[in-house]
Amino acid sequence: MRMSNTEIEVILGDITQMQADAIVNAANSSLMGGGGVDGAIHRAGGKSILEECRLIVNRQGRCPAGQAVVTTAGNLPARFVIHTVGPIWLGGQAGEAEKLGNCYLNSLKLAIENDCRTIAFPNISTGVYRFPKEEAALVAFDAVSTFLRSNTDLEKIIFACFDAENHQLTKKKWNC
Ligand code: AR6
Repeated sequence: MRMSNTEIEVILGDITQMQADAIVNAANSSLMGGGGVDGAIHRAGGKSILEECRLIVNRQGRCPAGQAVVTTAGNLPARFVIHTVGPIWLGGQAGEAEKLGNCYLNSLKLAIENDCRTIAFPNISTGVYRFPKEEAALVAFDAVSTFLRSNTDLEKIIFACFDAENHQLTKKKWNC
């Protein structure tokens, strides 16, 4: 489907294989790697990504939930990795939805600042961090559509879903 000038694509697949200008990593505040999509990105991208993350942490400290930072993408087909830190689900009363929305908004802002035309997102926080998938799909939809109302520079946003449930929920939310 399209929203404003931007094509929205929802796929079932591994984000490390995406040919987008930027792929988004669901990191943790240390930015030092981990499991899930974070582990997959660092494994496939090589050690230069971790080295850049270390420099960022040395400069500005740990990355709080909702914020995002950018590195190059090492051996990945993408040009950049945007590392964002999703909220850990604590039951829904701890600002989790706002923080998750900020992950999408801040990642999109960084993509624009780096002249990206295409960006791929995983389903941030819906793995180890246990954010309910349906609610996360709604938050992602609201944040991305809000962003697209005032930004027409992106050619394509890809949601690279890794499991069938997120794939179905994300497709339904975007009506595609
Ligand atoms: N491509 C796309 N999506 C993936 C991939 C992949 N290769 N691998 C997993 N996913 P998670 P979180 C999906 O746990 O919940 C890490 O240890 C997965 O199916 O990766 O934000 C970090 O270091 C799920 O839908 O991230 C943090 O400590 C989604 O990615 C913590 O996990 C997010 O699952 C972050 O937890």
